[in-house]
This record gives sequence, structure tokens and C-alpha cells, in this order.
Amino acid sequence: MSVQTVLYHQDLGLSDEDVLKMYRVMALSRLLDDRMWLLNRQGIGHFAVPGQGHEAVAIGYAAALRPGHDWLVPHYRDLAGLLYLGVTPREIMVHYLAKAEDVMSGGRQNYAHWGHTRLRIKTISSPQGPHVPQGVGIAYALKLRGGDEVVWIGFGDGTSSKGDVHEAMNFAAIHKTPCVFCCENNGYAISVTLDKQMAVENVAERAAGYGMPGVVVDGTNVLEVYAAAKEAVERARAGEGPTFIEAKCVRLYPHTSNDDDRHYRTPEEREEAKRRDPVPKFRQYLQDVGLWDEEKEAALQEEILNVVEEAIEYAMQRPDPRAEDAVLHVYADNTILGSDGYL
Ligand SMILES: Cc1ncc(C[n+]2csc(CCOP(=O)(O)OP(=O)(O)O)c2C)c(N)n1
Repeated sequence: MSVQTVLYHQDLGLSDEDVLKMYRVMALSRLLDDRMWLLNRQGIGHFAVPGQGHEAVAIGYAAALRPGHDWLVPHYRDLAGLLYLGVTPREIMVHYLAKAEDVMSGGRQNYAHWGHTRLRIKTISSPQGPHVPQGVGIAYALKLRGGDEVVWIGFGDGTSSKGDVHEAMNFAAIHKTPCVFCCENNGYAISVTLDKQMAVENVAERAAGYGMPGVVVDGTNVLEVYAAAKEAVERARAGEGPTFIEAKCVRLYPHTSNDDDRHYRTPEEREEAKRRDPVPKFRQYLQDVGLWDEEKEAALQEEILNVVEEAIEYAMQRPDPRAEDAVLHVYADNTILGSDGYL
């Protein structure tokens, strides 16, 4: 049920440059996420969905995928993975501030409703669960068409209890579709704790019921996630079918900017989550193997601060969507509206 903890990146086939890139994107994601939260508190960004605590999961799997070749049906906390695959900080901020040129949805969807056509990232929907069978549908189509693309499908532990997810996993296992299911288990579905939504200790135990391997990894250890992701992606690419990975991680912030987790998490629980923060953990690893020091950290923070500030500045100055475009792409024939703007 669990993979061996891998201590050194070289053993996984990762170069020093690879892990330094992984750390850079992790730090960038953390800063962007922080700034989006602040912009929300300032009344500028209307809805923030923090990904803090999930970065090691998102980067671990993104590093195991081929950008623009494999398909991603992400969890909404996967900002770090999107950045790693090539989504730019500008694109993220334009999406966050719902500007007209937003590549995710033209400013129509809430933040974190990711989507990127060129990078093969499928847009997600607000109801939790349906994106999982949709991801399996893509994988089934790929199988029928031939080729070696893989679909990565992410979701939370709460979502894993939805009927759609079970049906999707069953179908995927029967048809050996080229996909990986990744449950990002942070122990909460908003305020509902894991023990109130399932009677098993590990979500991955369910995999046996469908006939696919179930793997539990420390989702705060990016190398451990990468090792499991790489194996699962290779398995799917080779036509051997899906794998279920449960990455146990932490949610460092409230569920969204509309939530106040002080109502259901004690200060001790929040402190405990901080102790498992994946970012300082990875930084410590890089220091231990001689690839990082305080000077490099200071230079990196300065560099990414400029990137984030520039992205915010850029997005703030972009035009909002036009009211006349509200139903664009909703109806096949956009001329359906009368001159008064009504159907
Ligand atoms: C079908 C459905 N039910 C409820 C919601 C409200 N909702 C949005 S996110 C969420 C929690 C999901 O928790 P989990 O899957 O564990 O992901 P996490 O937010 O913890 O990363 C809920 C209940 C929804 N969007 N869709």
C-alpha cells in the first residue's frame, strides 16, 4: 500500500537542475497564492482558493507528465502544478481578476476553475466529482485513438466519496484506460473531517475494490509524490491501466476566502499542519544535499517577487469582459439574443 520513501533525487533520475526548478516553481506558487489572498482581503480579488500545503503533490505529479502532451484534469488546489506545466503567472492573475483575455474561461468562471487548451488542461466545474468521469472519458478516447498520452485526474478526499468518482474508477479499471487518479487528501472537505466521510483509514484502500493498484504517499514530500507519479504514469503509458494514488497533504489556509477555519480547527491543529508544510521541507532537503543556502533563497525571493508584482500589475490593467459577451460560447448561435439583450 505504500511506496518506499526515496531520499535522493538522483535515485529517481532527477538532475540537480530538475529539483532546483521544482523548488523555484514551488516558491513562486506560494508567493502568488499569498498575494491572491491579500488581494482578496483588500477587496480586489473576489474569490481566493488557496493551494498552500498541496504544492508538493502538484509539482510531484507535474514533473512526471509531458507538458502539452499528457492531459491534466486538475484539483482546484493545483496552482503549483499548472505553473510547472507552463501556465504563466500573468495567465493566473488575469484569470484570478476575471479579465477578458483570461485563457481559462474569458473571465466567466470563478478563480481556480483551471483550463488551458494548448497545455491540455481541462477546465473544471464547480460541482465536485463530475470532472473525474470526464477525465476517464478523455482517457478512453485516447485509448480508442491510439497513442501514448496519459490523463492525470486530481480531486480531494471529500470528492472521492462522490458516486461519479466510483463509477469513473470502475470503468477505468475495466477498460484499462491510460489515466492516474490522485486523491489529494488534506483531511478535510471544508469543515468535514475524513472520519465523518469514510470508514477506511486510507482512501487508497478503495482501489482494491476496482482492481487497480492503490498507493499511499506523503503528499508533503515532493520526491515521494514524484516517485509514485512516475511509476503510475509509466504504467498508464504502457497500456497497463490506471493507478490510484493517495497523497496525504495539508491545507494550510481556510477552504477558500469565503471560509473561516477557526470555527472547526483548533489552533493546535493549524500549528500541526504548518509543521508539515512542504515548502520548508523541500528547502531543507536541498540544503542538506548542498544545493541551497540562505543567499540563494534571498535571491530567489527577490526574483519571484518581481515576477508576481509584474503579473499583478499587468492583470490589473487588462480590460474586463464586455457585458455583450456574457453568453459568448454558451449558445452555438450567439445571435440568439434580441437587440434588447434578452432571449
Ligand atoms: C456536488 C458538490 N457538493 C458540494 C460542493 C461544495 N464544495 C465545494 S468544495 C467542497 C469540499 C471538497 O473537499 P475535498 O474534495 O476534500 O477537497 P479540498 O477542498 O479539501 O481540497 C465542497 C463540499 C460542490 N462544489 N459540489
